[in-house]
Amino acid sequence: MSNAQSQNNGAPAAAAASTQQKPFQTKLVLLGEAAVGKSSVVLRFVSNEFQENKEPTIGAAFLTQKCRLDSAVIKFEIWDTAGQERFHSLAPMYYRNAQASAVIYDITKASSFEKAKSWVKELQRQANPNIVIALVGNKLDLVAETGSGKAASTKTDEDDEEADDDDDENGTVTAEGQSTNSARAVPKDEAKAYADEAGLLFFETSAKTGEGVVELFTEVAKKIPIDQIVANQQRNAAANGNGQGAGASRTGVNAGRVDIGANQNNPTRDACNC
Ligand SMILES: Nc1nc2c(ncn2[C@@H]2O[C@H](COP(=O)(O)OP(=O)(O)O)[C@@H](O)[C@H]2O)c(=O)[nH]1
Ligand SMILES: [Mg+2]
Repeated sequence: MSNAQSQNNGAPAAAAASTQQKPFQTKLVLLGEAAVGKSSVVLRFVSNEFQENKEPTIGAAFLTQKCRLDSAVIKFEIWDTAGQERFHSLAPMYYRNAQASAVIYDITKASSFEKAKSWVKELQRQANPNIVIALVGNKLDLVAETGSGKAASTKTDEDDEEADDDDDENGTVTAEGQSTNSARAVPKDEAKAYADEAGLLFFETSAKTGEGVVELFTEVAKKIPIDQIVANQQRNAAANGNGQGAGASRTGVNAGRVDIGANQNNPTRDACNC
């Protein structure tokens, strides 16, 4: 959160100007195995809340949240999909035309990382070729590497840098905070190396404490090739000859602002921390 806040603090004029801009709508799809925390990450981002026993998503849920950058306001239209295998065949419906995707795994569960990799492959094969993909290891609070873990001698330099970046004094110390690493099943280095190789953004988050969540969406927002997308839309509009072409899909998305699933939580609330 400190990142986003400092952006605004550091550039009040730009931030003020950006509030005047029409938000740029960006479709983002959340993918990953069931129970890795997809709905919890999005709930943290949209409402800054966490539910200890979140009910599984059925089908998909739709939520929106704005993210204010210095140069633009991105309005994320977030499709939070169900992770169960029986819903897999529905996924293309949600990632088709998506400009961004967060592929989430649980850092305490190795199989969820394997599943994340298979989602990445599917996106790279079948989604929009320019899609911005973020690989996200969630449930960071369970491994207690930050917070009290800062003092642990086993940490790497990279961990130190990241911890400093994320340090917002909100406290990421968990109840289990004796800095044990034992719950971690997916090494950060391994996941990061895979993300680098596959050309993905990479984050570790905790929907429970909020660590890394705003940073995830802010960094994705920054990567959206707005100019390129607008140029494509204008080209399509021109090709359609009436200026309606580019807007058509967006109108469709707007019209689809519906509550699907019980875990929808005030989707239009404009409470972005970005
Ligand atoms: N400790 C911890 N639990 C989490 C975190 N994110 C989600 N959970 C819990 O994991 C379970 C599954 O979360 P949910 O968001 O429904 O996962 P989804 O199926 O991927 O949407 C719920 O009981 C959540 O409370 C997290 O960051 N830390
Ligand atoms: Mg869910």
